[in-house]
Parts: sequence; C-alpha cells; structure tokens
Amino acid sequence: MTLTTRLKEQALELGFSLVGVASVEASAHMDLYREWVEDGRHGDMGYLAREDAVARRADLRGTLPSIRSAVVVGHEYFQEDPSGVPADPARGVIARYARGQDYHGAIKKRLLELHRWIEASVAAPVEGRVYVDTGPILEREMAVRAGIGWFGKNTMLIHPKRGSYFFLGLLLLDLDLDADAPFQEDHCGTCRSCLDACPTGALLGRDASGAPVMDAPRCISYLTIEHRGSIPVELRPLMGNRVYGCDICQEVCPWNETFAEPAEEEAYQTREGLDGPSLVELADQLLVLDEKGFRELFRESAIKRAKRAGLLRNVCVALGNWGAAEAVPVLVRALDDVEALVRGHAAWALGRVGTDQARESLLNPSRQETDGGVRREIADAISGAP
Ligand code: B12
Ligand code: SF4
Ligand code: SF4
Repeated sequence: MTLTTRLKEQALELGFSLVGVASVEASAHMDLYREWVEDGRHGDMGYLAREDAVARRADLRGTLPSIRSAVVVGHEYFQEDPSGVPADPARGVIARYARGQDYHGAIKKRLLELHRWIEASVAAPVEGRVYVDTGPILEREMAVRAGIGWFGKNTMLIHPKRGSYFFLGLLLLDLDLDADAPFQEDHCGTCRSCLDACPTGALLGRDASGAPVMDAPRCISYLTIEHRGSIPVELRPLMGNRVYGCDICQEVCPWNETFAEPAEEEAYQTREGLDGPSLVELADQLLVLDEKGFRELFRESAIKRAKRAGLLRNVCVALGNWGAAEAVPVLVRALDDVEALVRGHAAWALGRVGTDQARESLLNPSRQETDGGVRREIADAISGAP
C-alpha cells in the first residue's frame, strides 16, 4: 500500500468520512473571485477582500512556501430537526452546523493527529499547516481538486453519495502524495430547487463560466452571523424564525434528501438550548448577560461568533416575525438594552406585533432615546412605515 492510501485509511479511522489529496498549483479561478469581491458580493466581510489575503487564496505558497500537497477532509455534521422546528414561529431555528460543539476544535484536533501520524510513518519531521475555515484558503475549490464533489448551484460543495452536510478541513504538507483527479461533473443538471427556495433571493445561479454566484449580503447566514450592523428592513420579514445561520438551500437539495444521515460524532450532537429554543426564553436569557457572560455561555459553540448584540438582534427580528402579543414584554425590555442595535430591532419588532401594548411602549414619553438610528426605527414602527 502506498503512503497516500494508508494516509486516507488513517483519516477515515480518525472519523472523517471524506478524504482526498489535492494538487497545489495556483488557482485558475481567481478572476471569478476578484469579480465577486469587486461587485460587493462579500458585503462587510472585509477579510475576504484584503489584498494580501486574496493573494494567499490565489497561491498556497503564500501560506506554506514549501507546500507539495494538500489533504482535504470532510467531517459530517447532519442532525435531524427537533420536533416542531422550524414550523413553530415561536421557536428559533439554529443552523445544524452550530447546534453542537464548535467544529473548529473537533476537526483541528484530528488533523493535527493525522499530521503526527504522517511524521511517524515517514520517520522524519514534515512541515505542515492545519486549516478549518481559519485562513485565506479556497477550501471548496481545493475540495473539487481533491475529487470530493462539485459546486452546487447553492454554492455548497456536494458529494455524490453524501450530500453537503459536511465541514471541510485542510492539511497542507511539505510532502509528495498522489493527487486525486479533480471532480469534473456537475450533478445539478436542470434542478433549481435551491434557487427557488432561498427566501431572500441570495442565490443568483451560475454565471457564464458555470460558477455558482451568491450575493452574500442577502444570505440569512451572512445576516445572522457575519453582519455586525442593522439588518436591512426589507430582508427582516424574509428571515422568519432563523436566528443563527440558515440551511434552507441544503434542506431542499435532492442530494441531501437522499443521502443525509445523522452524524454520529459526539461533538455535533444537538446541545440543550440549541434545539429550537423558545424565542421569548432565549431573549430573556440573553438580555441579562453582558458580553463576558455571553462568551462564557457559548464558550464551546460556534454561536459566539455573532456576539451578544448580534444574536439578540436576530432574536428580536424573529419575535417580530412571530408577531404574537406574548412577545411584547420581552421586547419592551429589549427596548431598554444597552446596545442601540438591539433597541432598534426591538422597536421594529414591536411595530410588527402592532398591539395596543406594543404601540404604547413605543410611544412611552419617559423613554429618552439618545441614538438617532433607534429614534428612526421607533418613528417608523409607530407610523407603520416599512
Ligand atoms: C465566506 C463564507 C461564507 C459566507 C459566503 C458564502 C459563499 N457562498 O461564498 C456566508 C456567511 C454567506 C456563508 C454561509 C454558509 N457557510 Co460558509 N464559508 C465562507 C468561507 C469562510 C469562505 C468562502 C468564500 O471564499 N466565498 C467566496 C466565493 C466566491 O468563493 P467560493 O465559494 O469558494 O467560490 C469559488 C468557486 O465559485 C470557484 N469556481 C467557480 N467555478 C469553478 C469551477 C471549478 C472547476 C473550480 C475548481 C472552482 C470554480 O471560484 C470561486 C473561487 O474559487 C468558507 C471557508 C473557506 N475558507 O473557504 C466557509 C464555508 C464555505 N462555509 C461553510 C458552511 C457550512 C456554511 C453554511 C452552510 C453555514 C450555515 N448553515 O449557515 C452557509 C451556507 C450558505 C451557502 N449556500 O453557501 C462550509 C461549506 C462546506 C461545504 N460542504 O461546502 C465552509 C467550506 C467552511 C468549512 N470549512 O467547512 N459562508
Ligand atoms: S443559506 Fe439560506 S439565505 Fe443563504 S443562500 Fe441558502 S437558502 Fe438563501
Ligand atoms: S438543489 Fe438542485 S440545483 Fe441546488 S445544489 Fe442541489 S441539485 Fe444543485
């Protein structure tokens, strides 16, 4: 058996269900990437546009000058929805990838182990770097090169027998391995289920070169996780009860409908509180936390990325979309939160609920709002303006 074959067996043994070896020549698709950024499709994810980081995406030698091969792994995370979710508008939906422990640690630990196994196998030190969504690497392009799957119209990397509910991880190595043949086919065919199902119209279909294009600033995953500011008013009603991330374009994909199976990995089992929590209870819990308390609560979870204000903002939007009178008391408390971002979205949500009590709380003359943006949100909510 060659070293590459043994290495792949070892990767499977470590719990990865997908593994391939990618060649490490410079990317042939950087013109597409640059165009995407120039068109502003990255929104305020500035790290995707930084020139030094774009150059490193183009050529992995900027990250590991001695690189000779890259091992690409897939770690599956699919979990069934808890009963009642996502149909119940009083409960928040957290994307599957974030319902368990933070994936970065789980994958990194195994890739470091794989690296050690390689060094032991060749009985020499081998320079290597581990990446799990942690650096300027075109991870999906590397996965195509490693023969793992194709770019679906939902922009996900899809495996023809496992679907797309898997994370990607990379081990860059100063070691020659046998590279796999790149994945050539496009199995989407005439299907357009994801394009039709996306609530916000973030998926723009394939461009002339065949690349799937996403307008990230419209994507619910971007809005609820990456975006730091106010959520555009016209997109808020389209977010429904999704408070962290979004899986809709994966849920409707026939490759997931056929192949997705609950992952056994202990780290990805749904944690209590992330299983479709009551929106009112979640807001209650977050309102009494400061940033430190929030970090502590989500210490082992990917959710910490949204920060307290971001997650509370999302929960306020979902409470507004629910629109029930039961949401008013907690929204009134959110109207007094220390963060203007939270106060503004609470005002919008109270406007959506629209009961007398909700209107009264917006009109309350004893409240002294100092933030101009929040004052505008309150005025719009009172006048019923969008
Ligand atoms: C920024 C980012 C986002 C952004 C933008 C998403 C996007 N579609 O670009 C937002 C916040 C919206 C997001 C959302 C999600 N993300 Co994200 N995200 C990333 C990140 C950090 C960078 C992606 C990027 O560079 N985008 C810019 C676009 C232009 O690049 P690209 O998608 O690679 O597109 C390339 C192709 O179009 C290629 N190309 C075009 N034609 C051809 C033809 C061939 C033959 C080849 C080889 C290439 C090629 O050219 C482009 C440049 O290479 C990656 C990690 C990483 N470092 O790669 C994770 C990553 C893509 N995300 C991931 C996940 C899990 C998600 C979510 C499912 C989370 C959730 N449930 O909410 C959603 C899915 C939304 C969706 N439909 O994509 C996984 C995806 C795993 C998979 N199976 O595909 C990744 C790989 C993280 C990881 N390590 O597992 N994400
Ligand atoms: S993750 Fe949700 S919002 Fe984003 S493209 Fe997919 S369906 Fe649309
Ligand atoms: S839903 Fe259809 S078009 Fe979209 S990624 Fe899946 S197969 Fe491709």
